[in-house]
Amino acid sequence: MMVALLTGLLVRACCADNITRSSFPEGFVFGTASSAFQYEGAVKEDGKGPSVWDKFSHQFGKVSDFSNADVAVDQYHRYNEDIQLMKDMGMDAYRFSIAWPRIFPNGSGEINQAGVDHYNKLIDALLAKGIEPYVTLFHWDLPQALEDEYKGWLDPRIIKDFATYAETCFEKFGDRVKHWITFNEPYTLAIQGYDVGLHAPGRCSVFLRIFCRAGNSTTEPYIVGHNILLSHATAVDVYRKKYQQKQHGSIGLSFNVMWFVPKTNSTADIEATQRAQDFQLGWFIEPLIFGNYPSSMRSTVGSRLPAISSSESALLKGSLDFVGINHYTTYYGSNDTSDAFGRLLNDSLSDSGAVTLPFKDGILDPIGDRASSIWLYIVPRGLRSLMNYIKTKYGNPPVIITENGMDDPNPPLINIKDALKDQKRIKYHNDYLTNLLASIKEDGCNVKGYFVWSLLDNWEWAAGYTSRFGLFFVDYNDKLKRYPKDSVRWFTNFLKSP
Ligand code: PSG
Repeated sequence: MMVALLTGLLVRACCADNITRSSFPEGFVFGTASSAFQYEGAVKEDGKGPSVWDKFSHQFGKVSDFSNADVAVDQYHRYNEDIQLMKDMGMDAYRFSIAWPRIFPNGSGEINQAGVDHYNKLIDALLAKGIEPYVTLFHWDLPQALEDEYKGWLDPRIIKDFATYAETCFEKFGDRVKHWITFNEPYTLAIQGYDVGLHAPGRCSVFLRIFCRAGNSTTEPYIVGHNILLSHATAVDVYRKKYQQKQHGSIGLSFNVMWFVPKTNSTADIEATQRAQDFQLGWFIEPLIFGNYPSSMRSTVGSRLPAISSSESALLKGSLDFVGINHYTTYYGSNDTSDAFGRLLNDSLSDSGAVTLPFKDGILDPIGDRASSIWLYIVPRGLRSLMNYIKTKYGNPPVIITENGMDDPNPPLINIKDALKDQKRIKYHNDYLTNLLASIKEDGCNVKGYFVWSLLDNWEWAAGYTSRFGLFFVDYNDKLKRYPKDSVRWFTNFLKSP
């Protein structure tokens, strides 16, 4: 009783002017987000084939806590329990991803019926509780067979295989799934997988980054990006021609977008900040909205950037029903005057000629309070600026915030009891939602929904289990039991108050 009272007080103490669900427009969707590889576990069950992340995570030294996602948070078996948690909070929707290697264990060819059955059960269980499925088709777990056969995203043969996989999902699940996200964060896949090498398949220029066995950081990210864009557009074309009219759904893609503010008001820094955004969001959204890469990219990257032909341009242009945005943080942008090593070597990360950092004058001057991840600084107003940028630059398309959230460190640095007191997370969501609301109500931005990353603590890629993004704490030492953090109570209040 005492504890409940105290939490109630703390929850209220956080946030002066209370926002609630009813502050948002009618029909605005609230949900939580996840991905198959980070949640499911059961990596060898029911005929699933291996993915590039299965292989990568089992290589020594790729994951900071030497863990893997063989079990993860076991949602493959516990989805009913987890759906009940969403329901009890009053969530409207759940964003999850389908594991391609469960549907096609070899990437293409024979369909694995047991995989289809699993997602049918998951979708039906969600709908039975009144929770809308938002389905990501690709959240990084490429069937290893396609990596082995033709180097996956580096080869244009992937386009047809992705389209076949996507069509299989439309056909099997589209009677019930009304919101499709083709790709999660093409930028992260291209840069982390093929430039920096910290994500699967772990490729980068060997001489640049000693921990990769093969790759080319100057060209591969752009080739991969190109093939992802064409895969997306081909899948959307199939959806529109054969499924959309009878299934009445919509299809988009989730971009990861940091907001960037110029570090100074010098022209050089302002222009550099724009280039940084061109090379992040522009790289992927402009082909899909305008039919070509941003001109700043074309002029700097030159022949390393694959050209978009006129027939490709026609296919790409307009292939988004909504813009999915994964947003966490804001950095300062400034002109890169160093002309350093990376630039000489045309490393794609440095092609923009901009430096983006969370500090102004050294590490003692951060842009905001930090979460646990070294990259995650809390800057709520950045979300409002980003919404306005998209509105102005891209013609106010429908936007869904497909991820927003922050992480805490993992015990033993903090014990369970303390981990459940996540006032910082409550404030994070309150402040980001307050800014999102202002962008809608005061600025007229066309935002339709908001998904928290994440429902549960889960397996955070190269950070393994060390980073906890959940509204629910997962006890990895005791049968993966789920415990509500205070933020669960906050969201329940937020969603259920009149
Ligand atoms: C990548 C880059 C940024 C944020 C998140 C991601 N960034 O630079 O601001 S990855 C993204 C992903 C999901 C992760 C989650 C938290 O889609 O799988 O678990 O964010 O890192």
